[in-house]
Amino acid sequence: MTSLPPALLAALEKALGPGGLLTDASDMAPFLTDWRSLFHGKACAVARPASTEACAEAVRLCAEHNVPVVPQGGNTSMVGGATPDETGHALVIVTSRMNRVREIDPIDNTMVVEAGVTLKAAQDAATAAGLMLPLSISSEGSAEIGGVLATNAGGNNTVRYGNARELVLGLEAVLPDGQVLDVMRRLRKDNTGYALRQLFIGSEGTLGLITTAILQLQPKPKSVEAALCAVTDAKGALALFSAFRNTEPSAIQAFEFMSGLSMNLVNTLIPDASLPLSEPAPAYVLVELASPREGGALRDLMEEVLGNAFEEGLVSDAVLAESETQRLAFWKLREEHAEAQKRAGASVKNDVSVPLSAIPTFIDRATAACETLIPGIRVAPFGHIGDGNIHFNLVQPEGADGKAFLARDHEMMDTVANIVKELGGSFSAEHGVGQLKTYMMPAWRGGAELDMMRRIKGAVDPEGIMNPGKIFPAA
Ligand code: 2HG
Ligand code: ZN
Repeated sequence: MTSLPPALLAALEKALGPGGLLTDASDMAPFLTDWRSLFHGKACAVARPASTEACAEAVRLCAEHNVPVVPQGGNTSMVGGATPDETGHALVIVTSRMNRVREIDPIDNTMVVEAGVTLKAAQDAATAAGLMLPLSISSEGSAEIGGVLATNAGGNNTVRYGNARELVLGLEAVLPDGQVLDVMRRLRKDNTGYALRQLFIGSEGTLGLITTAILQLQPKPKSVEAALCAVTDAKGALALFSAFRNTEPSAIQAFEFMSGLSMNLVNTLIPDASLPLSEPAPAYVLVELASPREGGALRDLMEEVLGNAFEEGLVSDAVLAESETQRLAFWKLREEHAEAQKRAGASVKNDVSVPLSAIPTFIDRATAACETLIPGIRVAPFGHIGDGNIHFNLVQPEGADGKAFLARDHEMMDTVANIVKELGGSFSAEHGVGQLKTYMMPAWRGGAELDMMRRIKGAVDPEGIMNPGKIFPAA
């Protein structure tokens, strides 16, 4: 049963309408645990507003009664960013029912999309209109636009189009007092004071709840070429990246790295995934080229660069996708790494970035350090190497106790993070801080940087009701 006072319960039910408020424990359960099952929270209720107005009224009521609010989209956070704490005081507000693509404009090249539209549905709507939403992440089937923006998601096409931040022209968000901030302008140029929309991108729901956005679209590619390549290691992968970049930088749509160990987990643990190369390799690259022009130019480019790389010994084998089905099969081999690692047991994720030039040194040093720390550990890096973003994931030794492994997560994270720091990198390149990594903030963002973040938080949310316990370490 809910701990909500009867008057607030009645007011929330009225604001949210039929089916808009869940108070039954079994109905609430899916919203109280994160995708990785690392965090198990409690809530006074789960709200599912179907409109900005209903959402704003729910937040206003929470502010009035000093009830914390935890915004949640598709619940795909890797860092517990959308899971409430264990007190049971918070109201979880789930955006899934605000799920309309309101408008697509082919001249402005924009889409107006509500927070609860899944990224995949938004991509499909853009494609159906002859355009492209250039944002793609492994969880796009469930991740929703609000969460994608609140975490400034990156993913597979960042190398060409930037992070979520770069795609947002306009935004609507409910502020912690229930006011609606409407900066829904679809302007390429607008220098009228602070770009407030950008405050919410990457703020992980700590400043407000995103309800609607205007996103910048791109022309739909008319030719696409994808190749899966066997390389020796990250150094070889980077040399291949340079070869493409130095030949035709504007054609690179994605450039993804996968270690042999991580690919092997996909190959063995994911049904329907099968490696199209004749032999397993120490590492792989999935490269995709795309152009809004028709014709065979990209095929020629792919064959030219891979042919040279083969001669130089950078690539030992490569398969070019001969059909859309095969291209999607290559992407399955890339997108299932998180799922395969989940199936392999407990894992610790280090979603780091370093300058491109430092990636080989980083992987070598971090691998050696982790193998010394926990003998038998399975070091399974993969990720967006063209952006310097490696998911340096550590999977428990085979047959080991998962709980005991996870109990040492800070040791592993700190071992990796110390090397990342020495190399001038960041401890989180795309998954954010959430509640999992708040403890790292003082060491990484301390001094004026964290102080300014706290002052912004205090100015926008003086009562601290929005997504408490996320980003900021306990004072
Ligand atoms: C990806 O790139 C996601 O597939 C998930 O960011 C990465 O499991 C992970 O660490
Ligand atoms: Zn990623």
